Amino acid sequence: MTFINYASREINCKIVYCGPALSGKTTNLKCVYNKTAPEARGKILSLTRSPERTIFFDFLPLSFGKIRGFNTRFHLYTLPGQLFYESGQELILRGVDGIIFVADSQVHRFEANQESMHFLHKALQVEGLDLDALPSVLQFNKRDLENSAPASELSRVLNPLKKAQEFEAIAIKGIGVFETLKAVSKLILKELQQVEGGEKASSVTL
Ligand SMILES: Nc1nc2c(ncn2[C@@H]2O[C@H](COP(=O)(O)OP(=O)(O)OP(=O)(O)O)[C@@H](O)[C@H]2O)c(=O)[nH]1
Ligand SMILES: [Mg+2]
Repeated sequence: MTFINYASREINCKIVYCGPALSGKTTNLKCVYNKTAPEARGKILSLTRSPERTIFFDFLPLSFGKIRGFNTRFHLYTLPGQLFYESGQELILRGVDGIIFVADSQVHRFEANQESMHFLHKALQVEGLDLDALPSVLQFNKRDLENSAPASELSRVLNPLKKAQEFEAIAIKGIGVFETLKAVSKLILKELQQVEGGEKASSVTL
């Protein structure tokens, strides 16, 4: 839930990267960090076991600048694929404003993508949230690999209602990373306008 603080004139939004283990969530975050001006980003915090395995989460605060006089920040988290079967996921998803689902395009990760999507739906339900009602986008990552499934196949299975925008990406080369982030940010800011309009006044914290 977007946190709007009128006293300090701040807006804080939480975006969580989800998806199966090793799909490229941390790589997305590192790319955003590397390509963001130092004054607009905070420190990247990673709790990892080895360079490739996030244990609990990665975190990166980003300053978006001012929106109608409010300092707006996006707090980016990654939800490690392996944690998906444990209770920590709910903690990271709590209060989420937007979801980026990073799918691994490789054919042999097809079921892992599906399973991860299934668990995401369930974990959000625990928090009283519905993925189809949240600002969310899909990223088909690792398009550089020869054993990639066609994007249309991934879309059919992971986005059956075609509600979420889809982006093809090669996160290790930075391709598609910002497009994905921008798309979900836009959706969140659109929701915020509705908050301002009073339609969702209950989610505004005074
Ligand atoms: N070929 C290729 N490899 C990628 C791409 N994106 C990420 N990788 C590699 O995939 C591996 C896993 O990437 P991570 O970003 O650590 O994956 P993750 O989703 O954070 O994994 P967990 O933290 O275990 O959930 C690393 O070796 C990355 O370099 C890509 O677009 N193409
Ligand atoms: Mg990771």
